[in-house]
Amino acid sequence: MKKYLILLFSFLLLACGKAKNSDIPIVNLILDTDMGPDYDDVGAMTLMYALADSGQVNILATLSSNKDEQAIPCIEVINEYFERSNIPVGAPKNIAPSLTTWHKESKWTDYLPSHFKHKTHKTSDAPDAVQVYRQILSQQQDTSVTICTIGFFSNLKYLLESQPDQYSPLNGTELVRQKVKLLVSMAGEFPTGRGEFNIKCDAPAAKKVVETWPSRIIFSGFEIGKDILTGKEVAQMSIKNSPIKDAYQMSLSQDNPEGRNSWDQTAVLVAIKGYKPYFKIKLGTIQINDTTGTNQWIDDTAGKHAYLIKEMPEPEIAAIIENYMKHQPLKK
Ligand SMILES: [Ca+2]
Repeated sequence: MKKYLILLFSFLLLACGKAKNSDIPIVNLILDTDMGPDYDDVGAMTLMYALADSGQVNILATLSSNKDEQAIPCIEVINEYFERSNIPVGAPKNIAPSLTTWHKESKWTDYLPSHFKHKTHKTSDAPDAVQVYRQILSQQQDTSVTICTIGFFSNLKYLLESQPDQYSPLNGTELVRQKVKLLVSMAGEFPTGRGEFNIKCDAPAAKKVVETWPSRIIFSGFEIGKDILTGKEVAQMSIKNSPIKDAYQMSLSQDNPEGRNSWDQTAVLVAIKGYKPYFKIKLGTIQINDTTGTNQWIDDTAGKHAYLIKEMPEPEIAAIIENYMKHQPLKK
């Protein structure tokens, strides 16, 4: 009898676990990256594909907020490597930053497009990111889309300002209000920011977005990814013909061989898996100075914004992220 009860209990545990897993909704994600100035975007896209290949995220588009001509080719190299060459891309057609790596020699942003397959020759050949946003959002169920920005707010500003078109009778703000559930952004520094890169590079866009964005915004601030170093194991993998390994190997050898800060990976992790158990959040309102790019914070439990606060020890989060970054394409 005792043995039977143990078996029954084990079965119920397994059954509950399975039901629980199958109840987790798949995240519909649009990624908006500034691919180029830093290579944590490469790690963040790899983490995204690791979670896509385990069925946790449906990637709707991979957009660039960076007008640098290698940005879209590098994004497409990664999409192609993970066998998702059909995922839409887009880039700004209006005023937006154009920035590349600080490396003077062995630039990964030149190496990837010249050594790996991609479709678009240069970023300016890609479709308008606002058009891609409008087309894709209009096709989704209401409040079903998560957007994750790991770059500038340029595209989102133009999306909010967009007018009704062939894709939707709604203007940009109405379209976002109807379709977007959550925005997760690697941006700012909390509670006080001295001019974090993603805000400072297009501070007027950042200010406009945080003041008028209809959904909740969760910020992964500068202080979150700063001490989470990853990429060392990726750079040492024995695999060949991997743009992920090559980007990290080339770059870490010119920077810190122990690893690169994981700013963007933390935002993508939270956008797909939620902030628990890695972080907790503080609710309130961010304020951005559109001249200096600095940011302030006002605590408010009714606020629409939230910033991440460290909960899990950094080495543990680093190990989780590194593991996702070692993900390789599924065999056909
Ligand atoms: Ca980035």
